[in-house]
Amino acid sequence: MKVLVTGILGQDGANMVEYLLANTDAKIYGMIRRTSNPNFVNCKKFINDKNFQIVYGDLSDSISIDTLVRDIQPDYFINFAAQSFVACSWDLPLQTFDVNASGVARCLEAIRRFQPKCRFYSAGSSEEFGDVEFTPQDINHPIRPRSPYGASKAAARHLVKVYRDSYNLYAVHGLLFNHEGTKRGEEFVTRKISRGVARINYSIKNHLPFEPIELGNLDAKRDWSDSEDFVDGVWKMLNQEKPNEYILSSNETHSIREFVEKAFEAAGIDGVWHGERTSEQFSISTESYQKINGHSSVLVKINEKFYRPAEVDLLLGDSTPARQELGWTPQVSFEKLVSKMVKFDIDNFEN
Ligand code: F7E
Repeated sequence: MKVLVTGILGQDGANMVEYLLANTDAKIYGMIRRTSNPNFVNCKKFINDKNFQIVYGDLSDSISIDTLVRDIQPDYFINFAAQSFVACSWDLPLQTFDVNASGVARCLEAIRRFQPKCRFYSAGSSEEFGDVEFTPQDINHPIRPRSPYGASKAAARHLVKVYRDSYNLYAVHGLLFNHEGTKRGEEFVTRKISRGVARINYSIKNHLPFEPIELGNLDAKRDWSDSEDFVDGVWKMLNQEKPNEYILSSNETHSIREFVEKAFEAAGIDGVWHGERTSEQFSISTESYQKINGHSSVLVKINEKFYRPAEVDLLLGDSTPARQELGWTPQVSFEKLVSKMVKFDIDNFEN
């Protein structure tokens, strides 16, 4: 069995490769783009595995995708490559669309022409629901994106359906709500917070002054899970009799504010909120502040530059069908996820 996985330098691609090497005998081809300084930090566990091989390709270059599918003849093609940072999609709308939407068309075309038996996974997103009409969101929720990113993923979803219906391909666009972990990029809010907590924790322990974490909208609510749970759900979606599409989510929603509180709590730092709107701050509670007297006690403050031109205010998924029909059982709760990320960043903090 041969599996082509894209996006392996990122969180989901790397977790998918680890999962497949641990649970199958498949030969894994991990696609990376040519860059002068690729970062393999997420690939440490498998880079030298005998069943793993790096291949070069780029979703914006159809020749490279055609060649990989024609030469490898994969049984599965799992596409986790993307311009995945929503905030940046307003700055790079065309690149976001080219990679996230046209890129999926290039994958589907390559499969149709060179290996139509190949099963294809396209990484869908709760950002497609955007300005939500009802809660919890299920697979029938209307598509109402609020960002170029959300629109690009919605376009990919339509393309996958069109190719599935037109050419009878096994192609699924599974809808993933937010998913995090220790391989998460530092620009996403959860990792930004967990790394910030580790930095501040180090300063407090060493009686040093520290700068607060600067965040944008604290009131947005997200349905967060562990990416390692999701790759299992993705593999299950690819191994059904028919290519049904599912939502993967925790079925819980929490605000950014709650994530901040839980993250500092996981490090044993007590904080309190005070102030309003853009002046709101999270500071060390008086009792513990006395221990670091003399330094600023502000842990989190608002920086308006992190607000987005349009926000997705509330995401809460309903993944009951995936749990019942695929037998998917996520293992990591919200609390466990936050403490796992904070602990990892504290253990790996280098001043
Ligand atoms: O933002 C708010 C921000 O960038 C989450 C991607 O994996 O999940 C992810 O998209 C929330 C937003 O993720 C900061 O306004 C506040 O409401 O961590 P994020 P995202 O945009 O939800 C979906 C499912 C995907 O498909 C995407 O690829 O947090 N927020 N302050 C902030 N966000 C960031 N990044 N930085 C802040 O300082």
